[in-house]
Amino acid sequence: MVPRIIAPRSYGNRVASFVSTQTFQPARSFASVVGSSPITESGRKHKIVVVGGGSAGLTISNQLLRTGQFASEDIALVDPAEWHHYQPGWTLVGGGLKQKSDLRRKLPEMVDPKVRFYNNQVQGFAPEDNTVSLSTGDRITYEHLIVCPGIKVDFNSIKGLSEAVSDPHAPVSSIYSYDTCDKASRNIADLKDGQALFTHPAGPVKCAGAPQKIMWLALDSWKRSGLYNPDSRATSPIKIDFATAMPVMFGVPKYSSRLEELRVQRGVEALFQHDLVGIEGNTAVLNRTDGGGTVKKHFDMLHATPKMGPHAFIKESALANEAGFVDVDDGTLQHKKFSNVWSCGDASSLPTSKTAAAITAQAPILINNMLSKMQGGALPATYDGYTSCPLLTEYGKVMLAEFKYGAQPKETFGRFVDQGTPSRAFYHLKKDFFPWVYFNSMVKGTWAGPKGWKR
Ligand code: UQ1
Repeated sequence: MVPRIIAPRSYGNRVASFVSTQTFQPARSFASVVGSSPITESGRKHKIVVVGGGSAGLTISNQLLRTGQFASEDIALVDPAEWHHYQPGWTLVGGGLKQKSDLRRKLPEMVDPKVRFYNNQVQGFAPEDNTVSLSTGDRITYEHLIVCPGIKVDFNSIKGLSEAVSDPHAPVSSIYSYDTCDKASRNIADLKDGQALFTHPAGPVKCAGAPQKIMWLALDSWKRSGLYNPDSRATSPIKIDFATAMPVMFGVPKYSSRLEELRVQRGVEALFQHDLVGIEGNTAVLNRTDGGGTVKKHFDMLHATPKMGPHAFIKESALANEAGFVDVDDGTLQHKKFSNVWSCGDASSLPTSKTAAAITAQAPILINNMLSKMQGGALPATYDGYTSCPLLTEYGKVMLAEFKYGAQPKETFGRFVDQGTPSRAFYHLKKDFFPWVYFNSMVKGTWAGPKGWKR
């Protein structure tokens, strides 16, 4: 199957929007499926409108329903996607450990029937009028708005990337889209010798560990088949380089130093502060982020991580900060200008690593504060920045990085084990337990991450 880059079909934080072109496609309206009552001139009214049916949008709408405080159609959810993807699983697909089709569900089937689902795209926000307009021309109004449409993964951000990942003969892939994640596993299996290059771009990315997780899995599989010798770069049939725009392996010093040790032990060459900006045949064009100009590097296999950024309809709205993300308070998740607007997840300005694990902590905080505000109260809950990155370091081992604001570790199992040491137990959490609990519990509103199940 030829991985084909298509225009985004969704903007949920489940990266369906991953395979991204610059603009959204005109909305496909499934309006007839979502209800029969006509939208009036003044628009349909809801108590709460949630924009985005990804991890955050589904988790939040279902946690809200479970409070018992909302009647049918009090809550609305807007998302044009046909599919909801379990994106954290795409690294496992790239590593040949999962089938990508097992990691997605039809989005309309995941939305609770009591939630009014608009399977449409947002055209714009008018926060002064408490209104969201849809691409169908319809307008819906709200008492409170929750904005969590995720981040755009932009395959056009690196010259030549879209074409290369779409070309079945080009040894270029990315685990950052449904269409291309399985090509990564084929490219890894096909490489018998030469230069493998893995990249991590400048700017925000979701799951900041994924660009190297796929490298560690590839390294392990080449080592097992005798194609990679970690002790002798000169004689190893395959050579591995990691080109990252960052000056270090990871943003949290505790885990970064452990990953740096692994990198050195395993003979991986680092090109720190190198940002992939173009692909010309088998040559990668890298910009030195330290001002050192442009570097060209030959590769026989490339795993690329596209640059990412806010969706245009967020960036161009009154809700955005200068960087284009929804401008909320780091602790309360309330919008800095519009007190009935809230945000979390990848689309938000929250200065933490963008992961599904972060949603387990953000969702209850947002809900707690919003419900209190609805009753005229203060904002009781404060988010500490919790997020997590289960870092695959080889087949059978994961380093469970968990941290909060200030790049400070906040480890669930830290009392029992050193989470900086990769372990088999964490591998099974990542590979088997998290996908299971995600679909069976988290998106249904009954999972609180490190705090376990919710009532
Ligand atoms: C988690 O709850 C979760 O969601 C199901 C993940 O998958 C996306 C995670 O990666 C992590 C780390 C959590 C947090 C839960 C525990 C038990 C550490």
